[in-house]
Amino acid sequence: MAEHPDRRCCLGWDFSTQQVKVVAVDTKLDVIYEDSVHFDRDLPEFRTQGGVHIHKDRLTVTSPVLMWVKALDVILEKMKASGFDFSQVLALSGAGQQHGSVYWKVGAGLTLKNLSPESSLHQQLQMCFSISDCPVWMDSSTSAQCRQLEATLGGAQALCRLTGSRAYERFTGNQIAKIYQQNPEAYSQTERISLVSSFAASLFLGSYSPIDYSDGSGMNLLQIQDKVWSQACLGACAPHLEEKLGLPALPCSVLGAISSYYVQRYGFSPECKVVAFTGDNPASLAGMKLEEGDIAVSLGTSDTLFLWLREPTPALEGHIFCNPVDPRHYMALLCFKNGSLMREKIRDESASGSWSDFSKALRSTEMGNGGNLGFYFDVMEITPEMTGRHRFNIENQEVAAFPRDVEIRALIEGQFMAKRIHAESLGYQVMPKTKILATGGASHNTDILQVLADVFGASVYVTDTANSACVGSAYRAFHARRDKRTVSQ
Ligand code: XUL
Repeated sequence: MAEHPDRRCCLGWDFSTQQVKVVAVDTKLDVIYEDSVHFDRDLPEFRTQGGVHIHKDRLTVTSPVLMWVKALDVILEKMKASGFDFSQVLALSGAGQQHGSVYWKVGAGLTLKNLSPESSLHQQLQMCFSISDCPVWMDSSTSAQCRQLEATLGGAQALCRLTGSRAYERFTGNQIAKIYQQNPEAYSQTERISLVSSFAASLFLGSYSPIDYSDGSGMNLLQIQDKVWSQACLGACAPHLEEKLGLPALPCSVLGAISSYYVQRYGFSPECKVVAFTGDNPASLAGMKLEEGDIAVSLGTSDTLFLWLREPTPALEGHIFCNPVDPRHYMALLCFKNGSLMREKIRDESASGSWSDFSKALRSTEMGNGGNLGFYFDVMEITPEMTGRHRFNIENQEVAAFPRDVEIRALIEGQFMAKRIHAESLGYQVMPKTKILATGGASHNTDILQVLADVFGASVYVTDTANSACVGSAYRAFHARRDKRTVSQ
């Protein structure tokens, strides 16, 4: 099929918590098309809130797997109706919310291979899953399995040296262990377990996609240095797990050509390549074009930080993942629960609810805050697990209160110092070329960003990450096509 040089593109997909999104990026890396399907709004029959079901125990959080399948049908039909020219797609890749898992029933692989272009994916895959409600990253119901895994591996430190993280409730190995313990029949009827990312790639490939090293690092199962499943972790979680997971694959590897289903139903070229999908955070690292030494900080309801690392030192707080772009390197991810809500509370208490007074306080106090330091965790923090407000003066004595301006600087300096200290304990070092990319609500306040720049001694740039996982996936598709990394299936 003739390729029109100016219309050729790669697709980047994002299967996130609340929606499925797609962008088409042309050969100049400009976004030429975008679309989305919002689960609550566009697929109300699944009755999700924010894309999930929160169960009665408040700890179990799941999403219906058929909702994700149907969302793909709907978005492809929307693209077709809008006249999108599928024949120009050179390659596609994508991202998925991290940690969520999909359970394919015995025989599903065969159904995937023999999809008929006459009907939708949703119709054909209805009977293909042994678990209809998939655990997602918001689930925190597996504390017992976490303690079990750490105990088997010789403690939290040993597990985090091996897999990049201590045991976390949302990490997939612990979720699989819970399913095996509570629903052994469904587990034994499962022929393949995918992450959300590799599940989505499988839909395009028409066969099971491997899990890539980067998203695979969010499972408490992968030895992140050697890039192989840890036999000790697998054994601690469930029997016959290795065969259900398949071999993990290099990020950005070309998995094969798109299934003939898409060629016949939508007019994709049979040459269109499917490139391994990865987690949304790794995909965003690619989308924001981070390089070694760079940091991305999302200052939202909670604060998230991710960075590119060469030599990680896994620590009890935070996560180390294999790097999604350069397989010799790593990335770190840190989540802080007390982000914007805490900043808003202190704004209300110490700046009469005004961001402009809050900024004035930052400008009228000095860098270092005269030695006054504070930690503010109104909700139980996860990095570290701790609660309460703790203030220390220059003599390192705990004090009950600070003057208003000092309180405001103590909060912001404290939040950013915690980010730097935790990043450094994971092996991060600020480099002369380090740039910090800030996104999210608080990134619009230049006085807050000045403190961020001062704490890290680096330049801060404001960026919009709304599409970074999608766009990053399209970049990875281009990158992989050039690189020609392939996987034997
Ligand atoms: C990362 C995590 C979340 C999800 C959101 O560890 O749990 O950021 O990836 O989609």
